[in-house]
Amino acid sequence: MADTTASANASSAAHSYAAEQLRSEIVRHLMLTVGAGTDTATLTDWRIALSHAVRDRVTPTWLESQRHIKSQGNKQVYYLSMEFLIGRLLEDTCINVGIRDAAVAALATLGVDFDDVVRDEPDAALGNGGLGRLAACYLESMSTLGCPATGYGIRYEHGLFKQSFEDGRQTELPEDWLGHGSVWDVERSAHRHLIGFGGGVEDVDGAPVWNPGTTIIAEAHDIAIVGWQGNWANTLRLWAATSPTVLDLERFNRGDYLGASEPEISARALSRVLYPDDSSDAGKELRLKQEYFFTAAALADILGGFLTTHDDLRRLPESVAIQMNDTHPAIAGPELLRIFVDEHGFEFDEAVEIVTNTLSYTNHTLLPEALEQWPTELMARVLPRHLQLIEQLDQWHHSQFPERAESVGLLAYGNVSMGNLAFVLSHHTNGVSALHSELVRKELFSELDSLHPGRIVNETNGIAPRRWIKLANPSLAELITDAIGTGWEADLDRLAELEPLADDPEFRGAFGRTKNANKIRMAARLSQDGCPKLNTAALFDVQAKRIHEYKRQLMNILHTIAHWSRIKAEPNADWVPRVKIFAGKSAPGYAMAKDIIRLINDVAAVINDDPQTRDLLTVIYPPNYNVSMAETLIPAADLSEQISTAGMEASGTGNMKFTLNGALTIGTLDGANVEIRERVGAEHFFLFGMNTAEVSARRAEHAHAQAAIDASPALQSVIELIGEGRFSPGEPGRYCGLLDSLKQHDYFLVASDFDSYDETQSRVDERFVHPDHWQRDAILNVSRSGFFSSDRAIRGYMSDIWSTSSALGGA
Ligand code: 26Q
Repeated sequence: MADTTASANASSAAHSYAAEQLRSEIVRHLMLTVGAGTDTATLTDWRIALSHAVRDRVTPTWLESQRHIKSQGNKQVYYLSMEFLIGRLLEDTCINVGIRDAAVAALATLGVDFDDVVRDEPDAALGNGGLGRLAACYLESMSTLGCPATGYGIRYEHGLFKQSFEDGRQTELPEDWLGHGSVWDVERSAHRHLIGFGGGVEDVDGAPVWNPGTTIIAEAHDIAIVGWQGNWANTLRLWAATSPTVLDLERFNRGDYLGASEPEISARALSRVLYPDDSSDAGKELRLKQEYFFTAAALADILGGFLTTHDDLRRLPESVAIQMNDTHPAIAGPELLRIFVDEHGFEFDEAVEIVTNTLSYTNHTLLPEALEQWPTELMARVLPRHLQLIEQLDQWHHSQFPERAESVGLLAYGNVSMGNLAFVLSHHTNGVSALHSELVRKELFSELDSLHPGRIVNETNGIAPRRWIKLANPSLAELITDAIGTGWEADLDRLAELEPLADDPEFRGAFGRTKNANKIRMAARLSQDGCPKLNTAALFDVQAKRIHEYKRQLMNILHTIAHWSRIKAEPNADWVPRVKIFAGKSAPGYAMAKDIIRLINDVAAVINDDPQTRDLLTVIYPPNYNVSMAETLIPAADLSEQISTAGMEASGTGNMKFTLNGALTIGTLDGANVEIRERVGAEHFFLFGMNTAEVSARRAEHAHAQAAIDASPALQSVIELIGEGRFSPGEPGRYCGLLDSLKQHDYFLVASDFDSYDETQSRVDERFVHPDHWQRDAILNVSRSGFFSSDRAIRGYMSDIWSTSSALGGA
């Protein structure tokens, strides 16, 4: 007993010492870096001061990690991604370096609230959704595992647009995360590369020479990404575009002041703004230029580094693994060929072999409209030499496989197929869930798979437990630690130790209380933004993700209407109170998704205003879903909606976040849902709807949409209500287009799956009325989902694809 008290005292003394230390560092930065006094500092001043103090704790590890790689010559991973959806960094970094408690205490002594400070940080929204967030989780895991790696991307001045609603309609406003400058990024003026565009290819003594028409400077900005417990930090290097001509003096002198800045303005356009489409290939010239800009800068950096310590480029694959996050950086293949052939005099065949052994490619989608195709005419204008090399590669590939089918070519119908290009120049291509990889093998790349057997592998996605449990859900994290001790944060399979506690009434009670606390926290945060008051005893049913027809938010809102009608028809029945929560953005040009958003808001307005159902059903749609909103919504969910048409969601990662935060899933057999269900057990997962085979069969049936509607009285009355303007008073035609598409085509099979979804939702209610059963299921979901850690995913990439090992002993 005495011992425990002594060690508790020692530990609290250590805590207060750590807090005092940090306090003086914060005050010093407040004065010397920010230039403010403790009496005058604004919240943002405090935030910047704390961030600098925290950054100081990371920098020594960061430098040490770089030094280690240099001295040991470890093989390095380079993760090329057009998007890194980081969110906020302050609290995550505090947690990873183990100073969160000290920071809370230090600020408290200064009369400042840690949570307020953390929430002052703007999200770095340098991505659209799943693919970008995956890249951010993977960077953190690579640091946690001590996998030497660098992330390469673009330092967009403006990240994903801010969403607001006007009369229920989505409007987009520019986002400005750099408004107060960035605390985390370090400009590396020594690391600049000149990137060429356009121009022509000349024949000099039989050798092609590319003379670009314009050049743009890529300037490096580095962010340290520190892993769990601060043992290792990797670099995220983001490229900013500037012009070699700061000012066109000749134009200036002529009095053309605007024109004088033109070179700078057009150069900067390359890193000005993130394209907000996450599923349609916009085919825009600027997008192609952005892709080449960051990819070429990354490769110049990588090869420059390699050649300072090596002199034989043939050995590149021994030291360098380059991962292409989707096809967005797929121009890396031709660019490397160009460097090998044109700049280092390699034979084409040998160059192809080395390049292929260096590159690997992750596919994230099967949707045909999202598969990148660049018109050859555009490619000829922007990257003339690269187009020649792609043509040469296509002939080379054809000569290797004379029997190859038309569809595997790199050039077809006047386009370059970036998927086939990425596949051909990679030693491995991977899908992101078991089902998706199967479809990649059988459908998307079936011919290429038979020509290159073994090239396709699966690496099921994962999420970072530090951010998605420890940061987002501190009360659950504490409950887990109390039950099984520390260490699970970097060894998530240990959650299995919770399994016996699913039958422990006391633990179930405590688990239920953390969920409740999270619901109250979420309701409080949303009410600050003007959302209606929420009944936190209700079932919180959440669908948070990009708005897309294949994700079927439409089915969810149609079901909401059906449920509302039933309550109204039988107001005194034993209804389970529900809060339906929708969150997510639509691509600005995606008309159908925007109609769905408007419908959800219209329905919410009517339902929330209905006194007869007010206590039983609420629909909310908080605007501007982003990483930090996800951190509050996900831990508060009872039910996770993963309801995409089977075969269309490559993996999903939100599904994993909800499961690990103790929500049960209502879902289809799609993406990683399949693996989640296998692991948590079919009886703890609300499965509904058709599988991939049934989806294909149904699509082939004549007039399937009308047949499905005819068979569903519930759906018929919902369609009627919308069609007669129940939710668009004065404008009954508002949803004509949407309803016509549902009745006539229903490509996403909303009508066909509706009844199955509806019935399954009733089973959800039946389960929810028994809190004991529900909590048991939820605990089993948590305890059986350790597999979905991004650490496991990265270990998979390291052993199956990159052939790299940890630089930290043991990991
Ligand atoms: C392409 C060309 C032009 C403009 C934009 C794009 C573009 C941009 C982003 C195409 C696709 C994306 C993003 C795709 C994405 O986020 N895919 C998701 O990746 C997740 C991580 O693997 C999966 O879990 C999701 O299933 C998948 O939809």
